[in-house]
Order: sequence, then structure tokens, then C-alpha cells
Amino acid sequence: MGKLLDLINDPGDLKKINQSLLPQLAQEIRETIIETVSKTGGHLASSLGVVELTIALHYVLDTPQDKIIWDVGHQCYAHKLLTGRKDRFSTLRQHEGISGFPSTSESIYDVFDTGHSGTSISAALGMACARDLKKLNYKVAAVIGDGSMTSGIAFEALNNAGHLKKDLIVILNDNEMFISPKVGALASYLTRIFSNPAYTKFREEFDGFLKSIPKVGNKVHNIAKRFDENMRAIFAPGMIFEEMGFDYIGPTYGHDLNNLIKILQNITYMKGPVLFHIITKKGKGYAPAENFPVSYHGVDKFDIATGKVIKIAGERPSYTKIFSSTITQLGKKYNNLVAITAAMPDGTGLQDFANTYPDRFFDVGIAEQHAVTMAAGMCKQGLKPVVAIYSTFLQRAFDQIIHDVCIQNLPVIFAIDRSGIVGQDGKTHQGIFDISYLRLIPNLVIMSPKDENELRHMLKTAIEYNEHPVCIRYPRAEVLGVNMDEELKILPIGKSEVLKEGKDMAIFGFGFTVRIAEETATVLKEKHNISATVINTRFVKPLDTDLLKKLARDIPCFITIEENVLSGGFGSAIIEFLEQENMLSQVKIIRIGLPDKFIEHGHPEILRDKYNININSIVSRIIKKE
Ligand SMILES: Cc1ncc(C[n+]2csc(CCOP(=O)(O)OP(=O)(O)O)c2C)c(N)n1
Repeated sequence: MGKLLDLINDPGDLKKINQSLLPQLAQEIRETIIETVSKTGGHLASSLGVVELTIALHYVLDTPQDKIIWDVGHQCYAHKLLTGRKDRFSTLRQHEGISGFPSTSESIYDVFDTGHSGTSISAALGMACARDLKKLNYKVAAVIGDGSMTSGIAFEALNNAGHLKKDLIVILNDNEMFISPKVGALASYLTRIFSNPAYTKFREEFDGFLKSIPKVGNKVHNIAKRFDENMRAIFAPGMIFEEMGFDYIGPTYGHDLNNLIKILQNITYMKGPVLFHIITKKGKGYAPAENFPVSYHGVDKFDIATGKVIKIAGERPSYTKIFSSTITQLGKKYNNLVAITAAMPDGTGLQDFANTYPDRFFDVGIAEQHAVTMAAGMCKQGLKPVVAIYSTFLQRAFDQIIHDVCIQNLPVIFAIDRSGIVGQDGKTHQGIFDISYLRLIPNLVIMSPKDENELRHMLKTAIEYNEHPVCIRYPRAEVLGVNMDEELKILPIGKSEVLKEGKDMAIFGFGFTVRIAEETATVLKEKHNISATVINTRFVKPLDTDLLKKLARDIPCFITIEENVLSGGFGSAIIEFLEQENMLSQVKIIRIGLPDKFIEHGHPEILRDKYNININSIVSRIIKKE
């Protein structure tokens, strides 16, 4: 027999398939996802966990008129396969291929762009409000994981939705995992609900009752609801969602297609906001992902038979790894050093610190805003907090950085990983705005290391420095493989390092781009006999103003290279300074950086080539003096 998936070009085709065959379709979808991700890398475990849910939703709802919003969106692979993208699925996350996240520019079935946790309920509620005001008639469903439900914005949306009473379906996909094992009181609460045997038995019976109800309108549902409310009062403690104004259905096993379809069909007849709580297995159907969901949350290319990630020979460790070993080492000497992560102990490299100093490690859930303000509180009372958050997710905490840390000038340390181009995760994940959004904040010190050795010195410097909050920005990249100093040094704040002297131009790199600056200078010398001074800028704030003034007097042309948008970036900082000193007219400035647009997904080297952050294009721009 041919494949069922071959018959499906859109959800209309899915509806033509006999319900009894849907488990086979689920199997085919799983195989396709595993096969593809083994070649492209991607978010495997989360996508495998929602295959049945995805089929059931498209089977029951009438998409794209009805709207499904995937929270984070990393679990959307089955959705992509069912909505016209199976032929391009092999291009997943590749440059000019399909995105690894829902993308409204890619398909009418992707109704909202997502990538950051917790936005789905707000967006869904907004669509429900628009529907009602425009007197239209469609259903809106938000699919949100138990991890993303810990985001502040998700609570804000639940609170508002319970009050507005719009028809809205929220599906809580509870796999008891975030990227790492679940944390927080809400997660424990959800576990209590479904691990209470009396309640579980009651729920099974109630689910059976609910799915046996024919589609006859509200009357039976009202009876069912009253019955449910009474029983719930006996069996379920708290009922947080009911108290917030939702009808709560569940917990239901999320891999039984018939059950899911029947319950979803009935939910579509319910009025007001409904929260459908399903229990799924992260990585479902692929043993390595089921057994090691953390490693298979986001995975590189792997061998399907063994589950082993295919390592590139000679690969060096990442900057994250160096940050990890250094903070763990420094934790020994500084016993007021504490580390905070927003649900990413592995991604940020804090897991070793957590294992070594469990009392001084805090995983706050997907709650970047809270992480920053909590760090401010800790700092105020004499601790030295390091908040490790990826550049893109720190955007969430912009106000907390200003209002809670910088106004009070608290010496919190921000370890900002994955700054610059991150690659395959694309526009929602690029770390290309942080120089701009941080540089404008008074009191903040912003530094970036030229290599892994300097990263270690910067961490030590930041810990010893108590005058201002400090940001250390480093890339998602393997390290350069330089020699490591035995002794960690304290670097002078606001001082750059001149790596090479030349008279024709000054090339400034910041962090990752210092290497590019050095290599550009070498090519300029060898091929064009241009001699360049090369500067490891180290600090974008405060700038090394003495050095800048001296260079502006002696050298006619400055080149700045950054992996950040040009608007508000580090080249702009230099222009602003020279303008303030009335020196701008003395220097020709060429800024290399990213344009005023969102940068798509693709391998970082492809993106660097496309956006001209590579040696050849920089050299040719310099020669043309553009
Ligand atoms: C604001 C924000 N912080 C961090 C992340 C990184 N992140 C991606 S998925 C994820 C865990 C999500 O857990 P859950 O919602 O339970 O989904 P699951 O992967 O378990 O299906 C995290 C922390 C993010 N996408 N957005």
C-alpha cells in the first residue's frame, strides 16, 4: 500500500482519510520527521510528541479559516507536513528552505509567527476579539507546552481570557519537560492533578462521557459541565484554570487519536475559554529521543540506527563550554556568586555550576523578566548574580534591565550567549539586536571577548567589578583554540587592545568579529599594500575614548565590523562619539554589519556571506571606499 502522507496536500485531504487509518498516518509522519531531522538537525523531541494532537486538530478544525497558534513553534513539523510542505520538508531549516518555526510568510496555515515562549494565548485571544468584533465565525486554538505556560505573558493572557470570556481553545501540551526537566510550582501542580489516582479514574470516566455526547448543542454540555464542576470540587485541589475563568478538560492521554478527536469535536461546541490538558511523551516513537529528551530537544544531524549525533572531526568546544567551566571554577573562590537561568541550564552551560553548587543555582522557568529582577534583588542584598540568557531571549527583559538593574546601578552580570548570527533557527532567534538595545542604557558596561581566553578574563573582571552592571556578549560558535592563561586577569574597564599598528586605516572588531578584522588586515597588506591598525574593541560601553581620539587624529579611515544590526550598533557608537568630539569630518567611516531587516534562517557562514560579513566582501568594500 502507498503512503497515506502522499495523499495529503492540505488538511482537506486529511479529512478524507478514514479515521481508523490515522494511527498509520501518525507513524508515517514520525518516520518522515525522524528521517529529515537526522539530516538537517532540528527540534525533534517536541515535534514527535504532538503528532497525534496535530492530526486531530487538523481533522477536527477547518484550517486555515480556524486558526492554530503553535507556542514557540518548535513542535510544528507535523503541522508543516500536513499543510502543503511535505515536498519541501527536506529543506527544513536550510537557507531558502522551509523554516523550523511557523512563518506567516511561508504558508497561510501558519497564522502567527512564533519562536519565543508564551505568546500563543495572547495572540489567540487577540484573534478571537477580532473575530467577534468583525462578526466572523471561526475557531481559535493555542497549543502551549507546560514549559511555555510558565512564561509571565501566558499567565497575563489566561487572566485576560478568563475575564473576556471569548470562545477560545487553549491546549496545554504537558510532557513534563521544558528543554530540561520541568521546574516550578505550576509544573508540580500539573503533576499533582494527573497523578491523583481517584481524580484520574474520574477523569477517564468523564472523558468517556464527554466523547459519547452527540453534537446536540449546549444543553447536554451544561449538564456535563455541572457534573464536572461538582466532581472536580471533590477530586481536584485548586483548579487554577477554572478559577481563572476557563473550562478545564483533562488530563487526557495525548497519543490516542480517536479519543483526542472525539474530545476536540465536543470542545468545539463549548462556549467561552476552554483549557484542554493533554499528557504527551516528549520524543514519542523514537527511543533515543524518548529516553534522552534533553539531548533531542534540539539536535544536530544524527545516525538514526544508533541515535548518535554525527560529530565533525576536530570540532572545538563552544564558547558556552568555556563559560561553563569558568563560572564553575570561579564559584569556588567567590561564595556569593549565584547563577540564574530561565529554563536553559544546559543551553547556557550552567548545569555544571548547578551540580557543583546546587544552593547557588536558580532555574526560574521560562521567565526572563523575573530572572533579571530576581537577580537585582539578590544583588541588592550582597550576592553576585550571573544571569545567563541568550541574546534573543534577553530582549524580553529590556524593561527589567533598565528599571530594576540599571536605574539602581546594581552590579548584576549578564552572560549573553548566542549573540550575533545564530543560524538555522532564523529570524526569531538571531542575536543581532543586543548591542543596540543595551548600549542606550545608562550605567551598563558592555564587553565582548575576542577569544575563549579573554572570555574567562572577562568573567573574572565582571565578578570583581562592583561599580556597574556588566554584559558579556559571546557567540554561538566554536572557540578559536588559543592558549589559555593559567591565571585569570582583571581587564581595565573601557580599554581596547591594539593588536596591530598600521597607518592607512583602523579596523575595529568586537568579540567574534575581531578575528575577521585581523584577517582582513592581513589580506589588505598582502594583496593591496594597505597597512591597517587592528583593534580588539573589547568594550562598546564605555568606549575607549582616549584611543578613539588618538586614532581619529592619526588615521583617515575607520572600519567597524559587528554582528549586530547597524542601527544603534557599535559602528554607530563610534560615529556618535566622533560627532560629539567634533572629529567626525576627519575620518571616513565604513560600518560593516547587518541591514535593517530580520535575518532569515540558514547556516551562519551562508548568512555571513550573504550579508557581506566576510573577509572578501569587506576587502572589496574597503578598496572601493564605499
Ligand atoms: C522567551 C523564551 N525563552 C526561552 C526559549 C527557549 N526554549 C525553547 S523551547 C523551550 C522549552 C519549552 O517547553 P514546553 O513549552 O514545555 O515545550 P516542549 O519542548 O516540552 O514541547 C525553551 C525554554 C524560548 N523559545 N523563548
